[in-house]
Amino acid sequence: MFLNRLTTDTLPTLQSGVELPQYCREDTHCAIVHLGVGAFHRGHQAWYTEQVMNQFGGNWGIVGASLRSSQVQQQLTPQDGLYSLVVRDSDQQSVQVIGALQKVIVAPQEPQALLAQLSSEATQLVTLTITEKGYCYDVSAQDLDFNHADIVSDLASYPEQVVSAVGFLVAALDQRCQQQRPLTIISCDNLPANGKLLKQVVLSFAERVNSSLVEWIEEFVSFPCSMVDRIVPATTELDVKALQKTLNLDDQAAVFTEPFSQWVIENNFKTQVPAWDKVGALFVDDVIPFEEMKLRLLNGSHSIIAYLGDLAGYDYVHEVMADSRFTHLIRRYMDDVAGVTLKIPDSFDLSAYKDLLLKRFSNSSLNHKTSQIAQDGSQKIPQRWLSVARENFQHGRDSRLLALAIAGWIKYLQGLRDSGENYAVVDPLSETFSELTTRLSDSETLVTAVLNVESVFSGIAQEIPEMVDWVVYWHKALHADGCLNTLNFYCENTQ
Ligand code: NAI
Ligand code: CS2
Repeated sequence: MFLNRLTTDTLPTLQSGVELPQYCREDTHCAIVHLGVGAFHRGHQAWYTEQVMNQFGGNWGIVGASLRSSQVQQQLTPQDGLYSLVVRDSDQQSVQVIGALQKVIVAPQEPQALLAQLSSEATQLVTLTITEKGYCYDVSAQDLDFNHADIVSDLASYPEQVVSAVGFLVAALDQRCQQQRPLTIISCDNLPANGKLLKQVVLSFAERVNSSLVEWIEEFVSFPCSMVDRIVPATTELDVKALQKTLNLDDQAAVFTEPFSQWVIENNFKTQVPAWDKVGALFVDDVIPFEEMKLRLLNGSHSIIAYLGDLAGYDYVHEVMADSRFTHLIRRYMDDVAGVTLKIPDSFDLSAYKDLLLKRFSNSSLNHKTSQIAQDGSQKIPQRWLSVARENFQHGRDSRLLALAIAGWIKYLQGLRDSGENYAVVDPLSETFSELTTRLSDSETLVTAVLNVESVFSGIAQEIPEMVDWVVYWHKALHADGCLNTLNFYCENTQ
């Protein structure tokens, strides 16, 4: 059956249960540029901004940019930037049409248009969700990765043909400096101290291309850290089809999420920002405790669920959580993390937070794929697990459980489920891992080689030698007995 697309013209046909923009979109100007306009931005920052405009008005329209493919433009532009945000909780769902995104620029097609937007006087804010790898950050050097192909190319062709987010930001700041236009740039990716990290890579790049810019950036540009949280899985064709029945329209840009949402932002702005704090976000002096809690408890658990769950044959997070062996493991993991490594105020109810995470992971209407979370492990593991392992070690606590997690990841890198089914390992270092897993077949040599990949593990094998032994131990068990039998053993021995 042919259905019209969701557009400004078809918007009035929607039924009364669907929430619509409460402000006049035509009269709203843009003041935000978002880099990486994927599912998460549409389900989180754009929604907070929409709430602000619904309640208080203001010119906080968003220009979204994709630094890679044109897919999101093909989804949004024929819909005048409109899309549905569908909140799902078990058998309940609510639909809100978001109007905050006004335009999408595909950077490889129109680099000058993106640069002009980033440099324009109207732009007050830049936000980013470009995935962890988009920052071209070298964990072991704690600086911009000057060997990264995008950075090598950007430094050689600056400013005309930049391709990386860092290259675009510095080129725009160069122009803003000439016009004396301050800026606030907020990273919304799951990275530790994401604002500081972003500032570091921007300053390192600026130093190479125009060192006089560094001082200006220090004074007139701020990079607040932020903790972001809302599970927004990649939209599937089935989701889009199901929504057609509710809307009686076709929405190719819809995103599907959970009721929970959290955004904690460092109160460090050089420009005006939307009143996000009036619609649920928190502006605080120090984001780090919130961010460590979330990265280690939520994301750390997620990665365990993804690697071990996928090996065991589970496609979705909620399926993993329906297996009591996994709930036992995840509870244990959270207790391990919370034991010594978190610096949260006494008044914070950590136990309720952990219970809520288990409930969120069990939301059976989200269809969050283990394979999605499993992507880019080399970029995620340092902040999710290794910082915990190091702190546990400093406090004289063993890291057996983290070793099981790491062993699960190394086993996952072989691209073979316990059932014998093959899958592709998606990771910027996939070629390195493929070479290692093909060449090294016994657990000792494979684990030792992977733990010596500096850009992920930065010396952990030397810092915590027993970690290597434990990872080898679990890798052998996973290899010989499979994931579920290994978990049976783990559960029997850790009641
Ligand atoms: P997505 O796959 O829908 O979108 C990713 C965006 O990043 C796309 O626009 C893509 O073009 C861009 N990108 C990928 N590699 C890039 C690179 N090297 N340079 C520049 N841009 C690049 O993913 P989604 O769901 O929007 O998530 C993006 C990030 O948001 C995550 O990696 C994470 O850091 C953060 N996040 C995601 C949450 C979620 O539940 N989806 C929740 C909390 C944070
Ligand atoms: C997930 C996160 O894909 C992943 O790595 O762990 O995107 C997770 O869904 C979010 O951080 C939840 O806020």
